[in-house]
Amino acid sequence: MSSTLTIALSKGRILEDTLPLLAEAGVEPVDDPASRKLILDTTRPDVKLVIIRAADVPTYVQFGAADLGVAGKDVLMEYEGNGLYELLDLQIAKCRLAVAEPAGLAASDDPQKWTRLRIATKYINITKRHFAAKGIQTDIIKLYGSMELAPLAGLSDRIVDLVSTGATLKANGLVEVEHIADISSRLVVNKASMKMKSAAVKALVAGMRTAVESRA
Ligand code: PRT
Ligand code: MG
Repeated sequence: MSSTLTIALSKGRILEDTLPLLAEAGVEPVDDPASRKLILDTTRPDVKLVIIRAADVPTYVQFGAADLGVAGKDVLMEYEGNGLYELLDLQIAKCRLAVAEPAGLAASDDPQKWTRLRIATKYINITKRHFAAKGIQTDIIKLYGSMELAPLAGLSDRIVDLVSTGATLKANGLVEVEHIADISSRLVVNKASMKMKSAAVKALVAGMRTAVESRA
């Protein structure tokens, strides 16, 4: 019996960095990934790619609309669903999740003395958990992007956001004051697909693992 594998990916850096790994595992899109098509056929008749928003990948996989997906650890940590298994750290789209604040505030701030913080972020769950574990109260303001603007506009004192080169923080007069987690993208699968399509899943994972390891 042949079964189809559907892999959920998001446009942008995850798609760009995952395609070479998939290619080494024998899967290449036949449709142009830059087109507006949201379902891409591949050189393997039994493998399809679906292109969705990064934050929607865990949802597609959990509910079986995709068997597998590639999502940032940040997205997976924030996601409240369950039934997802991490199969492989793809070592792509690396960055870190950090607390940042205006350089002026940082000059006299001591994170050891924090008791209550007003934070703007799109990572509400991660932020709550991180500070609750340290006994620090948080007033969290949910944003969907451009977190770096919040302290400048007076919306919050601090932000929790992804940092890669640090150029965006710097350009907005912000500095990192606390590291929360190192982030990279992971290949995830749902429980049912792992069980029902285990041979196909394992073969794909083995191919991608070899590709990841050859880059280390
Ligand atoms: O952009 P869109 O709204 O469609 O969705 P998205 O932002 O969730 O997707 P995308 O493609 O931007 O990010 C997908 C994943 O890439 C994230 O979930 C992370 O796991 C990973 N990633 C790696 C990053 C970065 N590096 C990164 N630098 N995601 C975002 N950034 C942003 C960051 O938020 C900040 O605004 O880049 C800016 C900082 O970059 P530097 O280099 O200036 O520090
Ligand atoms: Mg983005």
